[in-house]
Amino acid sequence: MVKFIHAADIHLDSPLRGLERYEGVPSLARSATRDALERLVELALDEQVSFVLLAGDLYDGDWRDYSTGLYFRRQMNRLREAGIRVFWIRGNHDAASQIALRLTLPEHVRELSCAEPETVILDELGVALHGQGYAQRAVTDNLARTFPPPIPGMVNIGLLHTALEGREGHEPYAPCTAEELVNKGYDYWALGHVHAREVVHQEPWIIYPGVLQGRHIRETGPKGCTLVTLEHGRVTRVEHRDLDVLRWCSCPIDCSPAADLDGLLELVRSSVRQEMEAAQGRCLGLRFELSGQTPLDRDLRRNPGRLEAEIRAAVQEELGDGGWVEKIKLRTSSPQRQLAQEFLPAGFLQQFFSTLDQDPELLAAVQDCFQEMKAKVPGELFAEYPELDLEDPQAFQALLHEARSLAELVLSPEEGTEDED
Ligand SMILES: [Mn+2]
Repeated sequence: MVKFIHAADIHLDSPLRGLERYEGVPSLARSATRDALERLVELALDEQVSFVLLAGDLYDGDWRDYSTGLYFRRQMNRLREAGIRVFWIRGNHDAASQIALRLTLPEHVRELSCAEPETVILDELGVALHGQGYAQRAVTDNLARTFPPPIPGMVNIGLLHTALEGREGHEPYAPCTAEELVNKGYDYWALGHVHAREVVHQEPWIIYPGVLQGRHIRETGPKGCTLVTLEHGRVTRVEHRDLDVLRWCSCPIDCSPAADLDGLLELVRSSVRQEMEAAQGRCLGLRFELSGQTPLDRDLRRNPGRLEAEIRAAVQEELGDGGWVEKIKLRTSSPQRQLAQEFLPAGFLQQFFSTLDQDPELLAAVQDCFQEMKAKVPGELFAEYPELDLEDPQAFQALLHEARSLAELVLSPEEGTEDED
């Protein structure tokens, strides 16, 4: 029996996004990509694998200094002591052209050529490895096409960083089709580049293990590597292993059952408890998306700062130092908002207000309307609101301004902070 690990897209020392803006981010979050790599090394030692494959984007980009390379080397040395070899290729992030600093790697860590497909034969294991890395960041050629035919009598493994036919959110590098890979006659394709786990094909196996550690809120859920077992010259077992130390969670909260703010916070708390259980003690980066029709809608939108602070406080109570709130998105609605949206054509109020700015006659007409309305209202009401002095042009402008922002607030389909990436 021979075991090996297939990992990809480690993006070592990649800064995690969404950490900087808030207090209460655990320090662990800053070393997550390194910690996940350590867990990979531990898995390799525990499972006594024969070799480890890294299918590109080991590094996130050019190193700030040599510490990234030295750190990687130190981890690899732990594998050498156990006789575990490592084979890796460069991807778009760590293409030969992208990384200026170089550090000689020990002999048991072997990089496959960026110039052409290279084959390494591991005679004692009955394994033939074929792979090619990226010389340049943007590889638009079909690299798989020039990979050699399989070596008969061996388990043939292809190592390639590719988007295949194209995957959403990923540059279409080294394009090829799954069919082409199947037809190549190899037993296993160890792919990299796509950050979500995917078993593209079984027997022959074509696999994306996904990123080793999620780096932002779009990389949610368990992350890790693939552990492969070979017996009698064929692949007999393929398992995903979770190695992430920090888990990103997107938590939808339907606010409609909540009668008040406390009720809403209880919904948030129970969602946090669920995620904690699923993540088995890992650190959590949480995003809440509040939706549903609720009478709270108006208060939430008028005072999003308070809402955010209350949610952060509730989460802190549940999680302690075990996580933080990455972002809160407000997508709630109210019966009033729905009514307004149904009855007022999109952009109508906006257009009205901007015309008002430029058209003194329209402005005068509106002012007359208000005067008429004012005449019908008992005078003592106005004594309480001196700012409703409609004859004063400045006061009138201020009122219009307020009306405009209120209208925008009520009509906006969604409020709150938006993604900037
Ligand atoms: Mn990539």
